Amino acid sequence: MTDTTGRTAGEEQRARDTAERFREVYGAAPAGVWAAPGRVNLIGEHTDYNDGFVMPLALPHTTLAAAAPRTDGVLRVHSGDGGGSGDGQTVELRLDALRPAPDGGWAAYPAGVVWAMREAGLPVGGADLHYDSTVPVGAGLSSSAALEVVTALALDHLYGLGLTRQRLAQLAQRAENAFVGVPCGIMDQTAAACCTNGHALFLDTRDLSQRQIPFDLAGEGLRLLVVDTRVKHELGDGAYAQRRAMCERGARALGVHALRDVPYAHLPAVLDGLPAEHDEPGVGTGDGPDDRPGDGGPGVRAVVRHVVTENRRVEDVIARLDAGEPRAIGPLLTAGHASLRDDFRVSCAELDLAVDAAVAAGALGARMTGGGFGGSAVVLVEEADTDTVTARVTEAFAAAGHPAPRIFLAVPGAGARRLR
Ligand code: GAF
Repeated sequence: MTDTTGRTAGEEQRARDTAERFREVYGAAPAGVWAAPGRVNLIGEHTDYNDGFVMPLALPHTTLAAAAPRTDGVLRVHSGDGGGSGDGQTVELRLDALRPAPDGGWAAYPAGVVWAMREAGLPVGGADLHYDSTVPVGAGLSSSAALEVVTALALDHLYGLGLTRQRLAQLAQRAENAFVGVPCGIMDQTAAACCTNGHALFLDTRDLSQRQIPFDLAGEGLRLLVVDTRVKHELGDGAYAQRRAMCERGARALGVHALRDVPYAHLPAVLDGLPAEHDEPGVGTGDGPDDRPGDGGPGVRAVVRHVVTENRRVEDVIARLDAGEPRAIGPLLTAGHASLRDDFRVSCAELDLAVDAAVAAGALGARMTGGGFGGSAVVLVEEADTDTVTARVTEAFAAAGHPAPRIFLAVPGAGARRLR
């Protein structure tokens, strides 16, 4: 349940509890409590590092940060165990000793945000931070971006920076790219920072222009389900970087700045014109276990086809929503899944099963969401079919011997905000 500000039921209490826990950990009251949400992406996958289009919406699941400034150049971070990213330990770091730290654990995310702000010349000093999160970790629902963005917003307020939401998202992305070492695009951080209640967010990742698209499924008798397969997904394992490297190679081969620049209408001719060597499984960046030559990753032709058709699907989804035909987006979602499975090769058996079982049970459409290799799927269903589809997907997982998926409703929530 959300009220008109996007505040979820129980959030007041969580904010009070988080402030109280801060006091227990640090011995003084926080200056405030902030929240940032997880997200699902409705359509537009692996397009954000190709200057393309994305369309995420915020989940009601949030990461809360209680925070207070410090004057001694020290950053302390602590996380509860409320489904969060920490382990109950307080991590203490000196700001002047912050260095990019792959494998720096969960504390690298907030530390990276402080580092990115200082790198940008912003007057950010020390802070004490305590986190509590309900965003599932490793489920492809952007728990990392929620952690980064809530940190950025808290610091923005603590130090009176007055940054825009998009700037906060960019600093959070910079932290993840350069400090944590994950080459993600800008979608997840922008979703956490900029989504609004009752809307999906259309983002053009080239010029960062945005449009809030009304997405009132309940009013239309529809539901969007999230199926968390419980297959842990990691972006930093090389396969994501390999896909990104193949896209960049495709852009170079085609002489364009980014795959966004390949017009959909020219796609058949563009694909025909690529030499056969571009069907070869991808050679990656060489720094991950999954990106060796011949590892079965997609070739250039396949990644080009995915990115160009996926951008088109985003435009088609918007056109159908604008036309008041939300049911008509279902087949576009399912087509997007096929493209991610067959061309981009970022799905897995459990995601495919979730999508196939949902569609076979009468869902209007379904697709994996987020980076892939595990994580979650989204399923568009008629309200009346929600229980049947949920049961069929659960049964299909049991029959295949997979652990039971976690299935819940995605109600478009608000982006990052101050709670107290
Ligand atoms: C992950 C990344 F963090 C995003 O930037 C995006 O590339 C997504 O995978 C795939 O669309 O969530």
